[in-house]
Amino acid sequence: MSEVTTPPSGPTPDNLPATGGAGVPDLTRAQIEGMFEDRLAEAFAALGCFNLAVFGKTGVGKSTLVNAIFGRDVARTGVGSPVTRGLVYYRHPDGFLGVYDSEGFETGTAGDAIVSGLRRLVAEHRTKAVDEQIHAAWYLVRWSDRRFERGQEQFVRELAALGLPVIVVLTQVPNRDGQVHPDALEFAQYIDQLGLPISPHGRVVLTNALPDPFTGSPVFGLQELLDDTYQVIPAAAEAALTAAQVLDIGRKKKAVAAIINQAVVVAAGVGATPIPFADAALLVPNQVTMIARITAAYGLPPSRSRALATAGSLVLTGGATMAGRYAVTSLLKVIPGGAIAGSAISATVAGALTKAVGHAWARVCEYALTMGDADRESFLSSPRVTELFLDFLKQSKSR
Ligand SMILES: Nc1nc2c(ncn2[C@@H]2O[C@H](COP(=O)(O)OP(=O)(O)OP(=O)(O)O)[C@@H](O)[C@H]2O)c(=O)[nH]1
Ligand SMILES: [Mg+2]
Repeated sequence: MSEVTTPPSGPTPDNLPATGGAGVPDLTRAQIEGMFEDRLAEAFAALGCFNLAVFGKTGVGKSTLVNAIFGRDVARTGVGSPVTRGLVYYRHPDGFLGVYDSEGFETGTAGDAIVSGLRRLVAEHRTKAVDEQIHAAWYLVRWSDRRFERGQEQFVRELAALGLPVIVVLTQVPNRDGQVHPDALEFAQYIDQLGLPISPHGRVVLTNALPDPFTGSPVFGLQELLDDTYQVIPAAAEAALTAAQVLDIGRKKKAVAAIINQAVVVAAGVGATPIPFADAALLVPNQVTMIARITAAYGLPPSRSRALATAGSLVLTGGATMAGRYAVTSLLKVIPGGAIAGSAISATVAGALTKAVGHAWARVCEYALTMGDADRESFLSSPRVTELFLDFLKQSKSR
């Protein structure tokens, strides 16, 4: 460990050398970029994949519902492969979402074929890794059908018998002023009283996935469907679902807060023996890992990881860049004990710096999430990412 001194003529926060101090080897941008790409790949791999199976007659709204919750029509953007008759598996290019779509599905013979195909599939998957298994099934019923046939009932029972948690969803339900169409309610109650093995609470979830300007029906029920889905899936699939869904940003924030807290603990450990300013690069590997994990937790596309690595390394070229130095010097002024630290980074300062970096990056990711796919692509590969990150970092000083 480097010895801590506070020489009056030594480096002040504003005249630091551009590279690491005597005790720490310099990290070049290329090295950090490489580190970034590795950590991003690891972070995305660690998410695994959430696999959902979606069933229901043609036109019931399967694609629309998936689109509403995952922000993308997986069937259109993913690569499909027929897995069994009537069932196509779409793996989203981002890797953490897979959807089994029963396109144009009707009960009866087609339903039987799907069930026997599924039986084989589920048996095969049982011995495989968690992220290859089917984690939940949604069975969709269009409310306006007002009919729930024996074949549908049978199908739901068979899915459940395969060990799949089945959530039954009533789709395209009209609602006004917070009131659901009474006929839809009655229909839902009819299905409820059939005593089907419906997960997680034995009741149908009522939804409308698209606003209907004619009836004035707003979107509703999606959060409940998502919450129910979280309840039935294995813990190992939760991180991937959190990354994949775009409905509940709160869940993403929570996952990210946990990642930042872990990184803060690690940083405090690094700073337990205070580090001279010039050796702030010691904090970089931990911050790189944190940023990579935050990016993955938000579910930003790993296809842009090269651009992200560039942006990340730009802002993080350790204590050795403007960003790092800016944060160190400015944070010193606002952190309790920071001023006492003088020219060295203590555990407190290392933690606070890492926290500020984490929060600033989280805000960049959240900003990127508000964009459409095309805009996001170009934003993530533009210098805007770096600029915005620095802006947010500066704001953490004033907060
Ligand atoms: N208002 C409203 N319209 C919906 C909703 N869900 C689906 N639709 C409309 O219903 C039609 C069929 O929806 P899809 O999502 O394509 O149905 P699908 O189940 O994927 O159909 P297949 O792929 O043929 O099996 C589309 O025109 C949608 O716009 C909804 O929740 N509300
Ligand atoms: Mg469809």
